[in-house]
Amino acid sequence: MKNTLLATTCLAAIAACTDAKKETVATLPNIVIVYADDLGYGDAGAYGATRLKTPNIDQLANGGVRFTNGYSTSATCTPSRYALLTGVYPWRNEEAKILPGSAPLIIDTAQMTVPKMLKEKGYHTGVVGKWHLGLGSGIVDWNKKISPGPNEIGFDYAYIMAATQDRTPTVFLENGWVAGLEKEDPLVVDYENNFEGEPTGLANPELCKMKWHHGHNNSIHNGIPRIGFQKGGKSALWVDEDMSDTFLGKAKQYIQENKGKPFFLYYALQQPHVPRTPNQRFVGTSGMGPRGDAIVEADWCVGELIKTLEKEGLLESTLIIFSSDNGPVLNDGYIDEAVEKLGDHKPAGPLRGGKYSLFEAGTRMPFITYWKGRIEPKVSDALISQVDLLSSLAKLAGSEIRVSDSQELLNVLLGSSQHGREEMILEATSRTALRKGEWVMIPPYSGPATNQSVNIELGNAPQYQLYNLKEDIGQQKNLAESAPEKLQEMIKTYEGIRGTGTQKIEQLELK
Ligand code: NG6
Ligand code: CA
Repeated sequence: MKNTLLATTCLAAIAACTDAKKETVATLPNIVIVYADDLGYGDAGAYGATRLKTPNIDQLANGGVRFTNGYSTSATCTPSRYALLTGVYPWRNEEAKILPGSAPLIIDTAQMTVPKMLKEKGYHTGVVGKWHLGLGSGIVDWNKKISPGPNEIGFDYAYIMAATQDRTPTVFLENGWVAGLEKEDPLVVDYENNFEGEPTGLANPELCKMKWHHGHNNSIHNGIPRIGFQKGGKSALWVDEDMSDTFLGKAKQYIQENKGKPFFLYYALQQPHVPRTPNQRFVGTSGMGPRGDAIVEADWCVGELIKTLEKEGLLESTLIIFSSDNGPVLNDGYIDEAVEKLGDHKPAGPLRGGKYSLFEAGTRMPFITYWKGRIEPKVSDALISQVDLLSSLAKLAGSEIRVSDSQELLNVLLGSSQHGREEMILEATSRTALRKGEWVMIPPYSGPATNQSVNIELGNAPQYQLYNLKEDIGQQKNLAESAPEKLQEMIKTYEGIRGTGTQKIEQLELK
């Protein structure tokens, strides 16, 4: 009798336990990060754009939390993506700078990542779109399975381009394999030397439908000269104008195939990075040339993604995070009317600088969280960085994992608290600055004040710069001399995080 009772109690307890586990897994929300490439703070309607229409991004912003002080960690792509996925500041890793398409993976396979953490909590994890974190561990043979890559740092599924749209190889990879490659026509890639007999942007301008302005004069594919050389792999080469449809199709498919379990999708759009190649359906839609059209196309992709989640009945069980990896640039190496057709549109909004810059436009991003029925619409001025996603999403998923650079700010992310970070380090092409409260301090850096090729102010000056962003969002008034105490306090905090030793400040060469 006693035994039976004990057994029944045990069974009931086990059943309750199993049910509870099922329950937790069932109530974990899906998480989708939509990550644009080079979209500026002022490039979306919800952030002040008027001529450029982005109704779908605006739908997320107006129905969720629209952050006004949401940052990427860096003013370029690779470091920002590194921090987003690992929760580690990119300046801690010397490899975390703009990578060639042939670079090895810069995330250690033993390192904690957002997908790894979520996988441990029962999530299915997928990445679709731009990667740019390196692949393999040495010289890559593109005709074999390439590893380590996204699958080895926590993604169950990966459909990616290796680096950027303007870099070779111009192919997609699915779970480590170049998609659509035929054995008879192997793909080879080199970043130093061309392959004999292969045309280049430099030697064969007549083969280019898009003209290069600086850099971008190596191998030509689809009439577009790229950075890096490649040969062969013809059956696998992408069509730039179809890229957003391809990625969107894979993202939709991923959602449909994994809707039964909690899933994490990192959907990394390629727009509006160069070369800007909107599909014919979007050509001319913005009146601002390819850059504007590519943003309209990206916005449409966001709309299709929302529709897919809605159709699958997942909108109320999915947290969507929308942001961008770095600030805007007009001429990033191709002649594509971005400058000429800009008119009064302000890609950086009221901010100074842009991509590559230590000024605000480099790293202050459109940053939106949306969760139908759970997040109440609001504007949040709380300071938050993409590096905080790891610890914050861990909290959401019931994981104990925390990474020290990544602050747990789940309530800020969900809009129920305005208490964000106290301070953060900002980075641009290996130089760093400090944002603390409403202040920014930029240490002295040699190097040109403006990069002439891209026409962007980089933030370099021979003396300390100190700005009060509340009063001077455009960073016009350097208060370093008139507020010496504040400056000293900022330097102390900065050195406390960054150290006082000589920092490697190798600056990006943009010829
Ligand atoms: C630069 C490229 C630029 C862009 C950038 C990476 C030149 C002259 N410029 O080196 O066009 O590709 O790298 O952009 O080659 S990012 O958004 O991926 O960081
Ligand atoms: Ca970028």
